[in-house]
Amino acid sequence: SAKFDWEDPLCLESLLTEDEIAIRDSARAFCQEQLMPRVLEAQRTEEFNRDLLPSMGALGLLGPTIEGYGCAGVSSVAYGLIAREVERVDSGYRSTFSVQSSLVMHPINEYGTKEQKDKYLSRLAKGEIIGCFGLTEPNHGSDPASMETVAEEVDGGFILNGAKTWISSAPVADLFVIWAHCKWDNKIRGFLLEKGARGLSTAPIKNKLALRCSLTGSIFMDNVRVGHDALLPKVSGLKGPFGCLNSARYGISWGAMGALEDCIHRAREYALVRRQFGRPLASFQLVQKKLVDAQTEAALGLLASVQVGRLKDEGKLAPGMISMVKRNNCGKALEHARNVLDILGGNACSDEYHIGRHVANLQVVNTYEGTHDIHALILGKEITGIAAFAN
Ligand code: TGC
Ligand code: FAD
Repeated sequence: SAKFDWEDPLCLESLLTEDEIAIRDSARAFCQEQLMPRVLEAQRTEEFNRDLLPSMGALGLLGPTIEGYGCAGVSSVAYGLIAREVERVDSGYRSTFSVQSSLVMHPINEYGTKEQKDKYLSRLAKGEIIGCFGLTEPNHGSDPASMETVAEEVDGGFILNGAKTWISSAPVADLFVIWAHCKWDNKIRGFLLEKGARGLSTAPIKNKLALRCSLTGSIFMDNVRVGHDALLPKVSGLKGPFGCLNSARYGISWGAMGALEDCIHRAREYALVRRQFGRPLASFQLVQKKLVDAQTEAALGLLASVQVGRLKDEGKLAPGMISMVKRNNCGKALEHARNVLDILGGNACSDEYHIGRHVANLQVVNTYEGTHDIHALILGKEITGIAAFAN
């Protein structure tokens, strides 16, 4: 009979191709060798690591599912495996990766013109330029349909007015994917704004309690004038931003499991070494149960994400599937990371033990890209046919 491998209890490995295993291994080596050694400093100082995206780009990790433009053209499962390795180090690094890949490169690739793709995609893939995605506004988060940002058509292009907030990478972004209500037909469309445009400004949101390794900021648009070539022409309506979120939310379902796995590994090591009452903590039943509950959820969550990834590549994906894995994996990661944090006792309070940082991050991961409860309502609508959030 087969041996039980506690680190891969349900043999996820058997569901991966050789290429996916190779991508996972090179992403893991990069993350552990280059990101892990600097994570504490980044956490303490909130300093953004400017070579993060170029170094990911050099390895082919950015926009990895896109064909052409120097992108790797790999499977959605490979994309998920990368997100898991990055978030094993820190959710903020994974955020930077997700935004660039799913929220900036994806809409340009799916909704953009050939000229827009030629202009931006290979530079984004190399990490030469940084993108951000502005959907959330000060007055509208869970309900983006009510957004106040507007675009008006004028001679030679458009004028945009409005504000976005809690936008990952905004303070350092060269390229802004901005979603706005178009005055001429009241439909939501995406626009590509470049740093330096007159009337476009950002402000960093400092002193965050979590996601300190990624930058977050507000965006202000005061009569920003752009040409017709700034419009993403191939989509209108909320399905534009939601199409990007499908891809990013799917990646987060893998990433959250990576963060939880890191917590489990660290708590297990600690429990094996730390002794109380003359025995290792790992010998106590209550401690074992915490590790077992957490590892069970990580193993189940990863299998669900592989399945959703395969269906995505086969064109058999329904967005409700993504809500299910995003919601479940983020919720379980937060709950069980918090539970295994107890194993550290007083050392839980020290950032050098890392689990507390993951717990704080996972609160945000459980919130952005649709909160845990909003995904419950999306699934509630799928199950009952009734939209609980509709007016
Ligand atoms: P609703 O009426 O349900 O739908 C409006 C239109 O959108 C279509 N649609 C989708 N299309 C593709 N994929 C999906 N997942 C879709 N969901 C909806 C839908 O078919 C419809 O199309 P049409 O053609 O009929 O117009 O919209 P609603 O306004 O009632 O939506 C409610 C709700 C709750 C589902 C939605 O607003 C929601 O998901 N809210 C959460 C907001 C959110 O996720 N924000 C994320 C901001 S970005 C972010 O957090 C990035 S963090 C990144 C990082 O740092 O990692
Ligand atoms: P609200 O919508 O005000 O919700 C507050 C609470 O009310 C939540 O618990 C919610 O579940 C609940 N609630 C709301 N409506 C209902 C309802 N109908 N029924 C029951 N409960 C409800 N956004 C971007 O566009 N781009 C980004 O790059 C980005 N990055 C982010 C980075 C960070 C660090 C953070 C913290 C956020 C980021 N966001 C980004 C914003 C994020 O997507 C929103 O915070 C999130 O969608 C929730 O919106 P809100 O904060 O306005 O909360």
